[in-house]
Amino acid sequence: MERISIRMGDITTVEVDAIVNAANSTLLGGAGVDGMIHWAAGSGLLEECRSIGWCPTGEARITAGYNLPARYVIHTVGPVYGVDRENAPRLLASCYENCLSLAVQHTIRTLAFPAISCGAYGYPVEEACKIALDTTISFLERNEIPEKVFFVLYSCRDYNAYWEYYATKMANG
Ligand code: AR6
Repeated sequence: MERISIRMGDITTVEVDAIVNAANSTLLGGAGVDGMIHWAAGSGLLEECRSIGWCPTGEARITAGYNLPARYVIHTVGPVYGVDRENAPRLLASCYENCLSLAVQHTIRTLAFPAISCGAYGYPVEEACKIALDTTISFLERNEIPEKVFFVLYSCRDYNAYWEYYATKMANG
């Protein structure tokens, strides 16, 4: 599918309308991709996040991108894998769905996702990438925006898992 791109890299450097942050419910920053996004965006991002307050798991909130190349950051809170195993797939799917819906509302034409929940939150990437790709492809089939979605993976392991599933999915139609 031409509207999907899978690549390796650092999401803070990607030139798109919006990047997605794998945040926690406080929205006050943390380690991993969250820490890197806050570091690259500058203190304005933390101030705006503080004014938003709590974000429940599976939901998403939008802010400006400050010093990032991206105009917006969409913050979403993935499930912690070990804690809520039964609901984890549904909650992870709603992260993708809610981020994509915010993209429609804000006319975000290009959007980049990291592998939400696949770091500190422990979601196995082989399972998470299916939810990421299935949810996104199904959304794109129903919506014209975003025009293009980038999956920006930070490790070879994540990149390979995404590619393997994507290739199989495309081959099977
Ligand atoms: N660009 C793209 N992907 C990245 C980058 C980057 N610059 N840095 C890391 N990753 P994690 P989570 C990948 O732990 O599992 C934070 O402390 C990384 O390789 O960042 O959703 C939050 O505040 C991994 O595959 O997010 C929360 O408390 C993926 O991003 C908690 O961690 C997600 O790993 C959220 O945990």
